[in-house]
Amino acid sequence: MNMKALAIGIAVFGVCLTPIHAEEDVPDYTLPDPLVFEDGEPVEDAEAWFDQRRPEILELFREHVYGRRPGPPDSVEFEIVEEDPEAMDGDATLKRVHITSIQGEGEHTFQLILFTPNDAPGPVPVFLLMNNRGPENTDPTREEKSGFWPAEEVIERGYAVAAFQVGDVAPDSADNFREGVMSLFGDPEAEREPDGWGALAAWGWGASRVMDYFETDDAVDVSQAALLGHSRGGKASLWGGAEDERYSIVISNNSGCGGAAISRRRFGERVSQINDRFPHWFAVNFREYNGREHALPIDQHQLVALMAPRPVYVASASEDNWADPVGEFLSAYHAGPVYELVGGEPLPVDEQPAPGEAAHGTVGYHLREGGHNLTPEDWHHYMDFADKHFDR
Ligand code: GTR
Repeated sequence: MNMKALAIGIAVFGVCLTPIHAEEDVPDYTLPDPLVFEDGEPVEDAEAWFDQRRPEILELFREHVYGRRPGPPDSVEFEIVEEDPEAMDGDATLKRVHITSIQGEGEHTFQLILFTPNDAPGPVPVFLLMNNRGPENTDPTREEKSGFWPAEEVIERGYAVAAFQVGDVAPDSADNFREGVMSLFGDPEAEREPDGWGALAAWGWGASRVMDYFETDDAVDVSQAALLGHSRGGKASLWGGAEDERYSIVISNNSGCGGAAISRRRFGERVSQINDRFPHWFAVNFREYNGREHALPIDQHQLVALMAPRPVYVASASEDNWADPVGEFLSAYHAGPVYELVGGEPLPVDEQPAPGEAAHGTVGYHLREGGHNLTPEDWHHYMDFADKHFDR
């Protein structure tokens, strides 16, 4: 064997599974071009994007990253188990809704919490949080209040605000994640297909059942619904928004690896680590890319681009290195050419904004000062962005 090749092989192997923590150590990489078909032909116009290239990219993400989710169940039923028109000191109406998916003989129920503002003249736009933290963050009684879901502040700005627990849709554990909705579509004990859906896809499927409910609620303007998630929830919101185009704004907060961060940068959390620690989140096929990010047929900027021409938002926190803030910014940035082609405004900046600053085109981004979290400051950026894009 040629010694130089051997040395390179060892060097490559050396960095293979190790996360990178300094910008100067990020390897050179080439991003797959969203506007070039897999056969090398260019995507010439918006029609070619929507009819052919977008479906091609969607399929690659299904096959290699998140797995294939089923369509809607045979039927979905909604039961309003509580309605309080005097919630939040009379400012809002609370509904607790049980959403039941029925498939053959099987049934699965999870709960949606929804507050709508009482002073609205008609249906209002809504923010749905896919909550990956404890239910005390979305307390319907409002005895407990959390900056993770600052519901009063959202109501005050004239939006409806909703949440569900991702774990109620598919438990967030490798041991039993298939015991939630996934059990309606297959035996949880059977071996998972290599491209079978993982928990992130299942959580997005849950957001689609929430959308089915929104379509029945006159207090909500279903044409103006924002899907939002933090961290693992932000990975799920991006994939859920790609699969369900009824969500008209898609927001990922600090979503990192498998969310908005560019995988090829290998910065912070890497594909191998996420697959080892959270084998239930992604398709089994994703493990083929452990230490081989360069071989992925897609990268995460193409996931962001799948939202086009809908407004999409990526946000980072300055101390959240595990989620690679630069990589998150770059995926929002590199989705730009698709927005340009189909008639949207790419990020209006070429460089990552300073902490505390936001850049809002049809693609939005901000870098919050601080650590891995979803805070009222983030929410106000999202509402500013929605003010810009929603008609009210
Ligand atoms: C971490 C994981 C991240 C992120 C985070 C979270 O442990 O490495 O990918 O998803 O959990 O969801 O809070």
